[in-house]
Formats: sequence, structure tokens, C-alpha cells
Amino acid sequence: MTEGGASGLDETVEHLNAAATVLITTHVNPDGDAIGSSLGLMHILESLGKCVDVVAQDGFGQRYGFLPGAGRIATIADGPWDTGIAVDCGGIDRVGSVKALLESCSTVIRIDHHPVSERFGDLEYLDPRAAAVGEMIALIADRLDAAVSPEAAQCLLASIVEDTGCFQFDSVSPATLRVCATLVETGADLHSVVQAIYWRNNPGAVRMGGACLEAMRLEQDGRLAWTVASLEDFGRYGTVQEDVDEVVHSLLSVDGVEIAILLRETESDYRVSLRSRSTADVASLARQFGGGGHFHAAGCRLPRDPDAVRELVDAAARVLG
Ligand SMILES: [Mn+2]
Repeated sequence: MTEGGASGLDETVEHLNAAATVLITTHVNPDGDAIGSSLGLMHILESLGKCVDVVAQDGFGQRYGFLPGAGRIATIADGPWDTGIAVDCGGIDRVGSVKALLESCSTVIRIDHHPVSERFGDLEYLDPRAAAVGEMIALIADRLDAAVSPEAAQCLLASIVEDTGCFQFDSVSPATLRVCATLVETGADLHSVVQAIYWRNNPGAVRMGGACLEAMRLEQDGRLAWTVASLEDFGRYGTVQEDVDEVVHSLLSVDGVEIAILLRETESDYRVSLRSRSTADVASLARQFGGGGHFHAAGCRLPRDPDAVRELVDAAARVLG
């Protein structure tokens, strides 16, 4: 496990300068940070003449198809590569089926901002204070003296917009905003990024979000809110998992709620999203159930069993004290 300030940037930049063939990958169920930082890094390394493949187990979520180069994300590719890079992964298993390809690379680099994570790879550039991996990639570009194209800037901005909930989370620092200002000057279009990520929901998604919120349960004197997005609802509303991403933030928006839990039912288990504010640490809560994440945003999986759900809700109540 690693914890602390930023480390590994110099070694990473030095290695990337010399790299010729690069595999970039990221975590399963990719979010905007995973996709945006992968594609941003791809554009930057290609501008330096390197051969780059981007491979992700689950491809790109349809919400991120607007990002320049999204079509380049494959689910399989042929090496060899001298360098493999995993972005936004707190452990090597997060890359899913790409693990074997990643491990086939001569040098493996991890670029990540999770506060607590499992070490892996030969080089690690870690910065738990970065709001998004995109912020770290912007720094790499700077250090590589790479010209950031408008396409690369758009991808990096999307990464940061996603992981900051559109600049709402306490992870946003002056450095985050400076990086974003530079990206916008470079040609990134903040309005189109925000439109694409937050303002293109389909009607079923909005209706299902309403149903999940209608079913909201409040416990611990209104400090804990939780709800379930059931398989039945996904069927009824014709929606997919990522359509209800924002429900957990709506739960947390209730005045007085300090921990919000969204359980998404899958064919085999529950995919659990945990969010918090103030002093409630949901990263450690997630770790109790085999998951992980950030202090205020984390996740885990749970068996599809009411007892397991009760156990999680009770554990969350204990976090509140
Ligand atoms: Mn991230």
C-alpha cells in the first residue's frame, strides 16, 4: 500500500522520452477520467512520434464517444510494446482482461491519484492530491515539452471535469484550475465537455433516476441516504448502469446527508457507489468490503443478498458514529 505526496514524475518523464512503442490501458467500467486521461496521453505521445495503442477491457462508455480518438480504444491488440501504462488504477487487477498484455510490456508504468493503492509496475507516478489523472498527464506533457493539441486538451479537460463533478469536489485546487485554464486556452471546449457528460441523458435514464430517488431511504437521523437501482428497473426503463451515475450525487445533495450509497444490481452482484462529505471516509468503508477509492468517492461489489446490503448500511452508520 502506498500513501503520501506526489512521486515518480521525473523517472516517468525520463522513461517516456525514450519509449518508442506504448500500450495505454485503464480500469474496467471506465469513467471520464479513465478514458480522458488515456486518450489525452495517447495524443501527447503520438505528437512526439511514438507508436501508441490504447486497450481497455470495456472499451469506452457511450457517454465518452465524443472524445477525440475514442474510436482508437480497442479491447484487444498485438504487441510487443516497450512500455505499458496503466492510468487511474489503484491495483493491477483493475485493468481486468488487459492484465496479460500490460505485463507483456518490458516496462510497466502506473499513473494514478488514488490515496491508498497497491503498488505495481516498474515505475509509479502517483499524486493523491491530483483531482484527476488528466491533471497529472498535463504535467507530463509540460515536462516532455510536448505540444498539446486541441484534441489532447479536450480529453484532459473531460478527465478533470468528470473526476471533480464539474469542479464541485474538494479535490479541486488552484493547480487544477490553472491546468484547466491552460487547456481551454489550448483549444479545449469546456461547454461541449460539460454538455456531453452531464446534459445528454436519455428520457429513460432521467425517469429511472427519479424512481431510484423516490425509493431513497434515510437513516441515522437523515445523515445516511441509500437506494437500489434494480435489474427490473434497468429492464423497465431500457437503461444501462452508467445511466444512473448521478443518482448517488442527488442522494448526497440532500441537506444533512453525509454518506450516500447507490447499489446497482447486475446479473451477478451489486455494484456499489459510495459518496460522502465532511469527515466521513468512504474509502476505508469500501475497503472493508474489498473495494477502494477516494476519501469522498469510493466503490465496492456486494453479493446480491439483503443481509449483505444491511451489513454495508450498518457499517456506513458506524462510520458516522
Ligand atoms: Mn480518477
